[in-house]
Amino acid sequence: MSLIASLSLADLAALLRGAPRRCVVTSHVRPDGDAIGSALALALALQKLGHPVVVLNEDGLPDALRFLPGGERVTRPSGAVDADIVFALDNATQPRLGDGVNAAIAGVPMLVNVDHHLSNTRYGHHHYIDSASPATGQIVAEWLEAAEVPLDAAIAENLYTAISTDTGSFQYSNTTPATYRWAARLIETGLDVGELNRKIYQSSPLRRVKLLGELLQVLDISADGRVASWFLTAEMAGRAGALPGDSEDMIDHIRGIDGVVVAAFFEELPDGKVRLSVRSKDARFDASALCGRFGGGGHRMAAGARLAGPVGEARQRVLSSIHEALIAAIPA
Ligand SMILES: [Mn+2]
Repeated sequence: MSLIASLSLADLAALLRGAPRRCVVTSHVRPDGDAIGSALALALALQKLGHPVVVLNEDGLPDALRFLPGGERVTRPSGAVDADIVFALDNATQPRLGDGVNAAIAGVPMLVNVDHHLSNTRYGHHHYIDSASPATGQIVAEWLEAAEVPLDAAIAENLYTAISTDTGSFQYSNTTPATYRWAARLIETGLDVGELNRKIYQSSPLRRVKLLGELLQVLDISADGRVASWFLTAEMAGRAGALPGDSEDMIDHIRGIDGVVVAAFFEELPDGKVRLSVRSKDARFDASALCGRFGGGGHRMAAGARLAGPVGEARQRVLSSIHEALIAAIPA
């Protein structure tokens, strides 16, 4: 393998085909379908090739992803892990792995960063970043192909979930012909695509719909209908009986409004900070750059940041910044 930090797909494949190594596979805090799906697919492949593997996530496996094959392998960090190599997937900055995970892997001699976030900081000893890829799951699919690891139904179900969720079910503009070709190859392993989509998209707990009711009460439309935002306080979450993670993807409801160009979601966190999510529907408005002003990042069309509270003040600061950037990027 080359000594340069930036790896090729062939370098990545060589890491899988080499002598057994004790591996850790990890991904970002508050994991989504791409974070968990790509981590489990890689873990299942590593195991097939004879590498002992541990899957770590700071926040563990979300309830909504319990159906994924191998999901029981996802563990929360508890103390240092003894391993030879860490694969960090779908994770733009090292702190976003979480404090527990970073403590657990601190003594591991090699960290390999594989991701598709535009804002990836190239942390780790080696990295492979493809910001044109719509999902880390698609990168893992290409990686396993390069390593000649045969796809099986368990790996395919994880990769399909990763790719489907990060492309908004093959809707977003990052979806390419290659994405559909991968979907076809994954389905060809015998996936029941109707059943799998039901598990991914039609298994929402009732409390999520109640949470939507709370959010609708505070829906705010500004900039002549081009900006939609709402916020969630701990009190509102309590009324809905919502659990951490239930707010995931709620922003899609306001992004979906006709005429809206930018959607923003502000969520009060237990530590008093505010989690900001931003979605853009026009590539001229760069959500990643906007969130970068507040110490965050992500993709051009989908990004996030963490701000100091309280929610009301964070909202004012961010919305005025969005209005300013929107007028500059897309004059009305
Ligand atoms: Mn992703």
